[in-house]
Amino acid sequence: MTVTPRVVVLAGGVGGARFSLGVRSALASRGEAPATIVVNTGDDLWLTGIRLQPDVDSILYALAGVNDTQRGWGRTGDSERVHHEVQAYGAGWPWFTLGDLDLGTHLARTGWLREGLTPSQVVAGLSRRWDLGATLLPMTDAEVDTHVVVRDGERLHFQEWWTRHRATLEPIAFENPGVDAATPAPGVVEAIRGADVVLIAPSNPVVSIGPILAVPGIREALRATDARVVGVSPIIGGRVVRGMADVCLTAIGVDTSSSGVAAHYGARAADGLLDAWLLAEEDAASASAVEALGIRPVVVPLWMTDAAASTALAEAALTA
Ligand code: FO1
Repeated sequence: MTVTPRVVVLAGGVGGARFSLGVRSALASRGEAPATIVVNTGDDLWLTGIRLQPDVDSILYALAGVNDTQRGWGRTGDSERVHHEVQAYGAGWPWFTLGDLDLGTHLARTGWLREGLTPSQVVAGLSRRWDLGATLLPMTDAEVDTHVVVRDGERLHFQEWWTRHRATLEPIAFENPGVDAATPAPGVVEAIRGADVVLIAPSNPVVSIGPILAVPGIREALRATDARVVGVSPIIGGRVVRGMADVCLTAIGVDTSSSGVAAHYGARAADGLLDAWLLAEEDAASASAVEALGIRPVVVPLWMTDAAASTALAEAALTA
């Protein structure tokens, strides 16, 4: 009997969505069981009375094949009629566009939440519509939206800092109020503990992976699992691939380098998380620094320029 490995991915944002597509395709081509993807919900927010889950939706839409690949968020071919109506009333955020098709998702989600479903039941409900080829789990059912404390002491919701101010206000702290009392969503700890491989996607280590690891019980499950824990560097050639992750890394005192992020996650043998770390060919010189941390470095092409490249990267992570 062939035993197919159980694969768990920790993910958020565009990097997480692209990597999840690669993992799905790599597992399908090996004839193996679909992955469980644990998604960051720190980006979530309430806006004009509706609940948004940007990272859940990015990964949901990408796996469903309906994501806007140009913008990196929302639905392809969407219109903005409702958004303009909301703006005409002076409601909502002018700098945060909700597409009409996207709003359908938010309304379904909010309706179910108001009827008493938990966020993980809602994610399952949204997932049922599509043939995703993966199971999505929110990291927690608690509302632990990320807040950013900036230099002048002001505290902003992550989306205001990221989308409105484009991360230009110097952050001094990222916080997830309530996270200390949060618990992992049903199935998260079980999936990690029962996995053969856990992959940490090349998502923003601070605001995408950070909130997942901050949920009490998740880091402990990663430390306790017999699975290999393999991370993929979000840094290529000493630079962040996309987004403004360098600002986030600097704020928490982590060097914007492949070995810097590896050190941030740490080696399993030294109270950290990683068994292996995939770093870019451009950063091959950092391999020895990663090895010195007690993490096995694996140098591979990291650019997820197309589906084939994302699949090859996921394949490399699965076999690392
Ligand atoms: N990002 C933007 O840069 N501008 C927007 O107007 C915007 C709207 C938006 C609506 C729904 C959604 O799920 C995501 C949206 N995003 C938008 C992306 C989002 O702000 C962030 O890029 C992610 O949260 C970071 O992972």
